[in-house]
Amino acid sequence: MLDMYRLMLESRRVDDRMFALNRQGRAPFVVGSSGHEAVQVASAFALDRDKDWVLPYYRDMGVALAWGMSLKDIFMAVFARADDGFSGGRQLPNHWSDRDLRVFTQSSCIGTQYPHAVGIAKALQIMGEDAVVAVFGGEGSTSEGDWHEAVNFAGIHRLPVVFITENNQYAISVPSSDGVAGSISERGPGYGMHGRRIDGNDALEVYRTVKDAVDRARRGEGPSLIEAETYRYYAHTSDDDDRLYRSREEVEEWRRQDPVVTMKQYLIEERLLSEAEEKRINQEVTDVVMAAVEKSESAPAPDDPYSHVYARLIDPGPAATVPEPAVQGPIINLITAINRSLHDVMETHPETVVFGEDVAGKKGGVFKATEGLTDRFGEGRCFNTPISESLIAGLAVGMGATKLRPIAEIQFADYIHPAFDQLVSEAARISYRSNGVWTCPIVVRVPFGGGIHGALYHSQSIEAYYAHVPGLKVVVPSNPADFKGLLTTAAEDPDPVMILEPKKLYRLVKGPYPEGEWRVPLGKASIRRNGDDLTILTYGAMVHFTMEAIPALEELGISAEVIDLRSLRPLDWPTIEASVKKTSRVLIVHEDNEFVGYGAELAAQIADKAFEWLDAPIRRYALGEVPAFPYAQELEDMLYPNPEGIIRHAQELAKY
Ligand SMILES: Cc1ncc(C[n+]2csc(CCOP(=O)(O)OP(=O)(O)O)c2C)c(N)n1
Repeated sequence: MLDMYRLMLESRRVDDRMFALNRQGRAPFVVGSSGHEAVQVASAFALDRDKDWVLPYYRDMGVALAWGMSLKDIFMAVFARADDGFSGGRQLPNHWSDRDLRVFTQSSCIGTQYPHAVGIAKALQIMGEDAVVAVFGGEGSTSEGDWHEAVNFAGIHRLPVVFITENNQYAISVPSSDGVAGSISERGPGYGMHGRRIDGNDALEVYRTVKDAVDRARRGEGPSLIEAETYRYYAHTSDDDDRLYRSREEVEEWRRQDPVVTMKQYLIEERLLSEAEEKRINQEVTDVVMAAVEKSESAPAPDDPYSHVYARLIDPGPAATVPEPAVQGPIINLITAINRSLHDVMETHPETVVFGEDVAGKKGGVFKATEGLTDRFGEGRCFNTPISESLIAGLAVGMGATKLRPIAEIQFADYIHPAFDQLVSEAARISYRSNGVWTCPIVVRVPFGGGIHGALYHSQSIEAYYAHVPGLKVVVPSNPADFKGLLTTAAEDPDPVMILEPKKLYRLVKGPYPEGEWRVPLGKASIRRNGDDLTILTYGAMVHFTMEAIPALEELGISAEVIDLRSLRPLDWPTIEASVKKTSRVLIVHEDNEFVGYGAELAAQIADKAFEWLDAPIRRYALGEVPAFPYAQELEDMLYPNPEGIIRHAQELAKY
């Protein structure tokens, strides 16, 4: 209890110091935790700091200190210094991260930590590890979809996770009456878990409640939800003026229940602490805080904004100039190859885990991509998720923080949009925001594209959204061998890789399937055919339509070089450049919208870097100004790029 008190006091002193530094103009932005010390420190004490995991949020100074974060690191983050141990000056202060201490890196997005927590907990369950995960957040965060998706999943799988809500009555200025329906703790039983509402300012009550929850989780009895009532004494952050939404009387009322004062009084009344000892502790704490400020402020500033965007940078190497040698193996269609590749990768990489909607059991996916995986590898390694795309992506991010290598499936690209935040704001930034300490070794498989009579919501192309994002890798295999090679490389890559599967090709395209080890490097395009008169840059289903157009173009005397880009991010620029220098004419073909589509980037790069070699404007053949392909066959046929269109565009370009 004395240790707890010292840490609560330390947390309070750090806060006071941070706000003072802010007022002095030395710290541009600070976040306070004052008022929350009991729930934070006592929760940390109820966990096993040698083996459990924590996902604290930005207000959790008490958790950070109790978990062993150094004061020097904490203040270095306040001053955005290079070696702060959290993000190297890339994130705002209070964005905790420590791989050795099992504190997963966090973002500023409210609620995104919950799917990560259940991902870690699911991984611990699969690996049979005796550890518990505690995830923290404000009451405002319990209104996010991610919270509900994560709590639901934890309830279904009886995961060893404790959800701790620090209900400080406000989300910035929004009172909980405007943000939270009913009671947070009472949602617990609804999601199949214990729910308790407690006085978050009473450290001993917090300790007992969290300890019970942790013990239950450790015994395999599943998750718990704890709502701790508390209050913050400072404004939301140094940028907020809380006088606009809270009365002085209300703040004073809560100050009378100050958790640090309450704890001190309890210790003195119980004769566990004397006034003199308390004074000494107080002075010691003040001294260490002041010393940490001094050491941190003068530390060097960061100087490299480009490092750690990726855990593994890809060098495309020299330009490909000729088609790759023919692959040997049985001739199978693309969907069979996807299924076999997943079997092969799961066999050779025991740390891989497959999950998504409908992927498990006898069904094996709506396209049968995952058929047989549960039977062969067990329910731990191939399991169904609820219809929660954000959770699927966040689960992968959390699992990737452990020794596991998640391979997630999004059923259709059209339904990936709820996962955008987890993929873009979380997965893509894990390495960068943790200064290279954490990686995000996840694979996300996504069937995409039209030409299948799938209408507006089973036909979308999404590559432009994701290829835009530094930190992600995006590949599009167009044949069985490339799928196997890219899946294998992606599963071994330390960065998040999105595999876009042209679902029109699933049963349409057949090719040799390489048995045994087979890798295709990320970032490497493939020349499908050499030619001299123009270069056609394409990927996915359009590779095949382009190849279909070739005989007709030959008859017209046009020799086209066809490049299957295969990897949209990173891009194999040397191969494109070499081809453009040879042919001086470029046609780009894709089935995504033309406007701000992937082809726009290709055209811009070619115009920038190879302008002198061009003899004609760069042309694009892509989807026009409609949101996606309509259902009626007549309408889809009018819009879907086809060999005739490719011939027409190539002819015009060759004539230019
Ligand atoms: C997804 C998202 N929406 C909005 C914000 C802006 N924002 C930052 S903190 C905050 C309030 C959070 O309240 P709560 O979860 O109760 O935690 P508290 O700050 O009160 O501890 C908001 C809306 C954000 N960071 N992320």
